[in-house]
Amino acid sequence: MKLQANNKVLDLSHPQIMGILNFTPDSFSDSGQFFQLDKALFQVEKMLNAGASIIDIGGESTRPNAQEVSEQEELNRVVPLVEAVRKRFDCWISVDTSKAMVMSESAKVGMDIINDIRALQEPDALTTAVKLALPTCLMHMQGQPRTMQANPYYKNVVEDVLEFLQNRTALFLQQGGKAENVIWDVGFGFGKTVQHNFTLLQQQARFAVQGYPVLAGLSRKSMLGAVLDKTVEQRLIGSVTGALLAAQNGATILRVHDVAETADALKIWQAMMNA
Ligand code: 7PM
Repeated sequence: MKLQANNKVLDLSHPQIMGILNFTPDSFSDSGQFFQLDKALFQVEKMLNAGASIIDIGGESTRPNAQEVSEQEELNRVVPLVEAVRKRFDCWISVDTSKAMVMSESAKVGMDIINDIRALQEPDALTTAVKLALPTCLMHMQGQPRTMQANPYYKNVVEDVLEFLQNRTALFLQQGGKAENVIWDVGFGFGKTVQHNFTLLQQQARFAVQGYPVLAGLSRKSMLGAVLDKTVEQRLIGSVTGALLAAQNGATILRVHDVAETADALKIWQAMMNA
């Protein structure tokens, strides 16, 4: 399998690393915009050197209990960053957004992948993604970020998530979207108990055999903390292990904070596979 966008090809015959760009404007609040961009570009360069092929840029905090961000605010955060990364690097750029306007404005400055935790359910998102004709990650979430962890419930978590992704994909194709632009993500941590998350990790192959590349994002998430009884800062080994298990079960895009460490783990796995 492969992805194509803006005259680039991403080979998915082996797992690719999507590095998460930490861009929280609050933490640099008293520094100018150029300084912020500079810091972000430094972080991007570091992740690319460490083995990431995709950089994931997000402007809306999707953490549980997070405040929603206005469209203008999200545009102000994301678009200049996409533009700056595009000018400096020829990497793949994905944008973590649910808003149609952010998708179209980011596409104008070089976005390659739409990464939508709401699977194109916001107004105009579906038609916009189809029109942009870019690879699009459809992620499963139960509920909304602010309240999704209150009381997750599934009849059968694997079947329910599978049905959701199949339905969203069918709509995308009906509207004229291309099958080769669809990426699936079970959405670890998004309206799921620890048990639900580990069942989905165990059954990742059920998703991978459906014909769409599978993206897995477990990095530093609470499902790891629950097992390890460790804080976010202490979840490095857990995150790398989780990414490796997802890859072994068929995920081909790994969304991670710790790029260098994940790249090492994948190299060992590949050495074994190629022996
Ligand atoms: C709590 C929940 C804290 C989620 C932080 C997060 C994913 C994503 C995010 C994912 C895709 C984080 C996230 N997670 N996009 N965006 N898949 N496609 O860990 O799992 O950064 S936000």
